[in-house]
Amino acid sequence: MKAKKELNVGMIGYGFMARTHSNAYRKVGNFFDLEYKPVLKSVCGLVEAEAEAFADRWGYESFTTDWRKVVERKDIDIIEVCVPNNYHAEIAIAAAKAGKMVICEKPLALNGPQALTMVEAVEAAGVPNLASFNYRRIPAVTMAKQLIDQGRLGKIFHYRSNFLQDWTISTEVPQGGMGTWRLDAKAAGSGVTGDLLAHCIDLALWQNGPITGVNAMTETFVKERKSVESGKMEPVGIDDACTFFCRFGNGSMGNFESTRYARGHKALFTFEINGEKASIRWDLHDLHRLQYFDHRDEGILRGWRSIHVSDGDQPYMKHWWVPGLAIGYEHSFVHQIADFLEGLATGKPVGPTFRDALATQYVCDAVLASAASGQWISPNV
Ligand code: SOE
Repeated sequence: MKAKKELNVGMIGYGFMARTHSNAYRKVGNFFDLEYKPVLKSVCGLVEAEAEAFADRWGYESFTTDWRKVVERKDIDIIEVCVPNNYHAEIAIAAAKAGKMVICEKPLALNGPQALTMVEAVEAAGVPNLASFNYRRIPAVTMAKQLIDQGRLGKIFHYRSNFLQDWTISTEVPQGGMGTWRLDAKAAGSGVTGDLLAHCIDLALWQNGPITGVNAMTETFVKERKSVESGKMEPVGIDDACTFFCRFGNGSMGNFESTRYARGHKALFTFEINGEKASIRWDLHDLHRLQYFDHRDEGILRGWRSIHVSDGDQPYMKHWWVPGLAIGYEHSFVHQIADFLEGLATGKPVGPTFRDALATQYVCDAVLASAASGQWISPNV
């Protein structure tokens, strides 16, 4: 058997996303035939005991509380940025300057101008880079993209997407801190727009092309929350909910909604695309299923097909169990690493690159600017 090239990973962060990415590195070689073998070298986090516990649990060789030490290590090939959004730019740029490959959690940055500095850094350094929009790599979502690219839907009229949650309805949920930094504008940049709509926008740009104009409305239902840092009640600076309309360059209309106030919905991420010939629909709560309607079907049998995307000739599935058996959320991260490593081997970079994520960031900026001004805004390109 040919020896694999080792690829040494430095993980910055030890929260939810660091777990999904670490799990992916540990699994990927068991299920995909790759030239590269990831080696979990070092994890970095704020609290030493927690960094040590994380290293122990996930099999990192070492741990530290200083991310610069990881970035400076000569034996690290790839830096994973899995920390709150306000640290992304500094770490990713330092990593690029040190010649490391960089994988960064979404949204890429606090805003478009900051994201641009990250794009410039990775492109100037010529280092492989990837923004972690994991939902692209759920098999049914990847298959939707394939069906669109095959032209099966015909001319697209509508793109509709939601991301609904309900975990911040209580006024007792604080802002800032380990689990709740997403509610603190300083750490997150924005609320549901950057955290959740960014996923919807990433898929929409990928599947349906550029967005040329947006018209948005946001709301902050809870105006003050206790700050974990100061211990005092402080104004809330994030958007709790956001709805926007848009126009795509291909002439279709978009309709997007995200909120953390949709009681009963924990992570209801959906999209539906209506074309002249066919429509498709997907829902994260039933992630293996792709709903497909084809008007060209014989009239009496015409109807929505519910395709369980789990067969060996459907995206990614031949790497897992046997046809018909399910995989889940965590596998999208395994696919992400598998594709990234394959991209390194073939020299064909996989998306979404930082530049792709910049386009998403510009749409988020336009959405927030439109909500603030009440005007239609064209995203930067
Ligand atoms: C927020 O609750 C969150 O964890 C997002 O940050 C993720 O990006 C999303 O995939 C699930 O929800």
